[in-house]
Amino acid sequence: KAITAMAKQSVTLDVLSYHASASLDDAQRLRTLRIPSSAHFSLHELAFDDIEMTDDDTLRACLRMFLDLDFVERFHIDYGVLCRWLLSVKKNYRNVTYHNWRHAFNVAQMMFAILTETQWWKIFGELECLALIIGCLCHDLDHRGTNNSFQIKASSPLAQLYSTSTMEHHHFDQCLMILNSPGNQILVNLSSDDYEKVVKVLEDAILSTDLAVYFSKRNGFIDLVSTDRAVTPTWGECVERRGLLRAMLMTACDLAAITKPWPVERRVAALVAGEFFRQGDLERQNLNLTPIDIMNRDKEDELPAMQVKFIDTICLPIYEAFAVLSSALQPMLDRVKSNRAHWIELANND
Ligand code: 5BB
Ligand code: ZN
Repeated sequence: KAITAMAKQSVTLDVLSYHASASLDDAQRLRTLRIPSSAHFSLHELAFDDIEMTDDDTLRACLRMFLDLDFVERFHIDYGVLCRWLLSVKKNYRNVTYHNWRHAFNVAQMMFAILTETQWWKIFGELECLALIIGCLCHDLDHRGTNNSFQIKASSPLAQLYSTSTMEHHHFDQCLMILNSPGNQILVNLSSDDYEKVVKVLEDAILSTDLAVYFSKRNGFIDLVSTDRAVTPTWGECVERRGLLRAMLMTACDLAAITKPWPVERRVAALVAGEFFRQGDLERQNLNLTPIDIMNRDKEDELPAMQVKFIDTICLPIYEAFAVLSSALQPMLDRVKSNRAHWIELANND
């Protein structure tokens, strides 16, 4: 549906008014905290689990990633501004069961672990690595626990603004808004050339977390992997290949709960299900619709079978490709297969 420029402007204002910056006091407090090593937080582990961490720990771990990737030095990021930006990002996640700050933090940790364990950070260079980590932390900003199809069905203001990749465009908008907020401008010391590059890679990264975008790019990626079989320095010189690898990395990190040890995967799957069921409830109550099975509480028993389908159609192909590109990522594929066996067992138990 087309809307007039003036209507669009008022929708934009309505949507953007949710933004809130963290307070200077909170930033000052974070600034004085000691930052333990990446080893202390197990940040290089592909099997990382955040369950024992406090919120302060998650913020300290983010600061550790920025320091270890040398972003603070290389891009002359003011440490106090970085602290405030991190707090603002965290504050702009909502209290939904799955798409919250913890999810964003876990996605960023997985990106950090993959970039360092595969050494692919050398392929991308500092600028793209910076965009990828910021992209992971911001990729679900202001998520309401409802998906793109819900926005369309509810004719939400967001759907009027963006008819495709609705939520992902909004996550990117929120990301830019925080980056532009006074006291939060971590990219202010970049040259305008570098700034534009980071923002473009960032936009690409966040929009790539739309599953529809993943499906449109996946076959090209799998073809490339089947001929190349490894990420060589040539990939670094080829803009298209690097772009494709970054997009697939975003999806691999976004869905990485499926690659975690079984107790972690089982716990996270329950959070995903909780959020899906809540959307189903909203569809019944507010839209007078019967939700699809995955969002229907009455079909809770079918959850293990749904996870098997999710693994087979969406997860296995991408982690298989990544295991071919780097043997360091084979453990992720192994755990997807082992989780699949667990879900199969649960599906057969009743
Ligand atoms: C996924 C695509 N969706 C549009 C329709 C449903 N499918 S699904 O059949 O593969 C499916 C996935 C069904 C049930 C699911 O969870 C039930 C608890 C899942 C599922 N999705 N399971 C998971 O463990 C995870 Br993690 C996810 C991802 C949830 C976020 C969805 C956004 C994906 C962006 C790349
Ligand atoms: Zn996500």
